[in-house]
Amino acid sequence: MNERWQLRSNRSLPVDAAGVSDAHHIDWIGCSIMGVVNVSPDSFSDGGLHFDVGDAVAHGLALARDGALVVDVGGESTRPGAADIPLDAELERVIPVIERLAAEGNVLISVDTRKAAVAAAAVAVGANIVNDVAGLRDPEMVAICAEMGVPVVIVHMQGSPTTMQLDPRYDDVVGEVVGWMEEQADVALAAGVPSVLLDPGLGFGKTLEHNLALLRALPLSQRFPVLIGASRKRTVEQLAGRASVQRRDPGSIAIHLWAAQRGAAMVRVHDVPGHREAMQVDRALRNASYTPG
Ligand code: HH2
Repeated sequence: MNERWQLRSNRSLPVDAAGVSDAHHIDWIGCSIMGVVNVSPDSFSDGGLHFDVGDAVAHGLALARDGALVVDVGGESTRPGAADIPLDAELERVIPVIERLAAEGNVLISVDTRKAAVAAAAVAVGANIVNDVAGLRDPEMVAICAEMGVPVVIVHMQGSPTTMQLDPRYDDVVGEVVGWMEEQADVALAAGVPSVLLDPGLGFGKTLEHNLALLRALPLSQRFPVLIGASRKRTVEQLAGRASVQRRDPGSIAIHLWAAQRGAAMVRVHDVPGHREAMQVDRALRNASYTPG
């Protein structure tokens, strides 16, 4: 698949960052990588690892060097059962990291938040994209992103992290999830958000069957680029039979390669070097005119 993707911004982007062709466009071909920087003590796979500002910034810069187009900085765990955290705590975790990453790196930065106030503060110190796992359900989030002129990742979630995995139900999971995401995208664009990526939210109020149905229905949308985030999630454990979160990267790569081959524009991952190498090999295999060089 050689789809060309573009996200537009009304704000200046770091033009030296990979994928940025001028100050208002991010352009790429095929599937790109978003690397995860969790600045939280309780994230399910890497909680506490990058809780210190210096560690989180160093990790983000390393992910960019390893081949991530975007680094995604989040301060609130949204694993199943996680409790909401107060605004001040979230701001304290993510803002210093984004500020330093924007100053020190030539990388695109997304802020992973459900709070409009965190999105606004993050964009003010240099975040380029808002990644909202609540999918712009908060009208204030739509207004802030439109006013600040930033692209948004619209994630589908049934319920909230505290309750979402208790008993998720759909009549037609693909139709309902895609229909909802495209409606949210239309609302956002009409309000002035410059562009969007859609994310079906694997594991966000979905059983294994729901996740598989969504992955099998890729590319999901004919109208918008799609992002897939399966990294180290329970789906990988259920399919690969590995209990330990640290052993889930090979299964994550398998799911993300499947997604890349079926038109996903981006995958959100913890193991950036592993994914970059696997995707490079996959591209070489599928490119009949590939010659080693
Ligand atoms: N998944 C998580 C968090 N943010 N954003 C998008 N767009 N898509 C996802 O699938 C997604 C996301 C959950 O994973 P992680 O950040 O590793 O864990 P935690 O929420 O425990 O910090």
